[in-house]
Amino acid sequence: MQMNRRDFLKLTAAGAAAFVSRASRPLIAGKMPATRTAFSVGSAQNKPNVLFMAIDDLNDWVGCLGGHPYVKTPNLDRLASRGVLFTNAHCSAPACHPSRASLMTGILPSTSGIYKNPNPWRKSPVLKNAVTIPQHFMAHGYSAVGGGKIYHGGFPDPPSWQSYFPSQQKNKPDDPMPPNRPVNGIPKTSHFDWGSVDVPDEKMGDRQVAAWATKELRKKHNKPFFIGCGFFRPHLPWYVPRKYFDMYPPDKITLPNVNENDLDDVPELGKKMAKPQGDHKKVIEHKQWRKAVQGYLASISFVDTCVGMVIDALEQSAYADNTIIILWSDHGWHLGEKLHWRKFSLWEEATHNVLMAVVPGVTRPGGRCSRPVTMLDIYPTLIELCNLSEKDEIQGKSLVPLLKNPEAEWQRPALTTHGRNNHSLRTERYRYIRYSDGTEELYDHDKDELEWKNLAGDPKYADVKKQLVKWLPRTNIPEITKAKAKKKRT
Ligand SMILES: [Ca+2]
Ligand SMILES: [Ca+2]
Repeated sequence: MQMNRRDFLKLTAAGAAAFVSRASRPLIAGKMPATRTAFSVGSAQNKPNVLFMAIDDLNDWVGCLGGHPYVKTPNLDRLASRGVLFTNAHCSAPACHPSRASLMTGILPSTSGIYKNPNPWRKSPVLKNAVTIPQHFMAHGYSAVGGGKIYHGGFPDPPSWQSYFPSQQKNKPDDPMPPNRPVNGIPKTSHFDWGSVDVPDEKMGDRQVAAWATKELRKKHNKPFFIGCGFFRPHLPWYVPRKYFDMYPPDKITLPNVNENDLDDVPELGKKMAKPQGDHKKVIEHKQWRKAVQGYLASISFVDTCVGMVIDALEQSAYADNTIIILWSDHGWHLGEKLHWRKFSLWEEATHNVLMAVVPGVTRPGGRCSRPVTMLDIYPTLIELCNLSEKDEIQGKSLVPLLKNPEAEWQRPALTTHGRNNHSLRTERYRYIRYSDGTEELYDHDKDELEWKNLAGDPKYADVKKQLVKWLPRTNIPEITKAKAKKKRT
């Protein structure tokens, strides 16, 4: 059975309505979240704590976002129901490293030159001395500790933290591997693999990160704290304990709704990003589509339990009333849509990510915001919420007005960049893509949520395009490659 995203949403709408009414009940008897006004934003002496949670490679296959009808994410749904869920949030770059480098510094990829995973971010003249979010918190009297994947693998940033789990240089604990790889039978796939591992949850790296965060939250803190807690799944390989695979029998799985001719009206540079002859061809040839979807869903439910552990620990701690929770994923993921797999594209599946925030005294339970926002907006939001000094160089916009009122006015489209001068702009209604050679795509989400029909060449939309191009960045600095950085040094 195949369904599209809109069908998914219809199916889950009733559940979501029931969910909101459940969510408005007190979480703990006698304690309504809405009355938690232990601090108020804007008052200089207040320094709320921050629990900053990241999930790697999680697209909108989350119960409350309706991206897949059967995904089970009770903990993420519970967290979203307590505050504001951004349903139209997008990454600044559809790859781990550039997305995170821009989120943590507040600087666009087109300004920094950090477009791709191998680009050394601290070698960018713009980011060399950039003050990251946790550094800015430390400068304002906070403690800042981290665990798991906040920065991308090869680029840890010790100046950002006072301490790190497992260590300042090795940010991610190891994961158990199945004995015979690849499990999916696709040769030479490296980590593009999925299958269960027969280990207890405690052996999983993310679970160890959750246990570390739990311990941090139970400590007595003499200073306001910033805790960064980053989970690695559902990043590949999708090896998680068997019980999570058992939640999704492959014969009952719904596959994404894919149009075989979808790339026919996509410009060459877009086709190059999709690489239909790559992963998609292999997945089909090896009859692995269902099993891959099962692996991704299983990995999501596994990471959801890790999120649950941490939010339970906060709830039971002394800091439940004065801690901001912000949870994000670094980009989305294709599982065959546009004959593409992974991220690395400018379409909805790759740019749409997860963003939710619970801010005591500011957000109300059950808030949903459909304004187009980006991960770049997190930094200025935290500055405003925690009364940190403003930073002129950061390029996002504070989300505080939307946290207070999810329907507040918001003019900016969400900008995503993949490689130099390839951009996508997402408004509430449209997605506009312009590649470096000037070719374009335009999709109308009111009629075409799956972005199948490229309207860029239709003169009826000339004015829509004219309004959108104004938002494209004017600066597009060259990519900072390892070779270039090395050359500069010598
Ligand atoms: Ca990622
Ligand atoms: Ca198409």
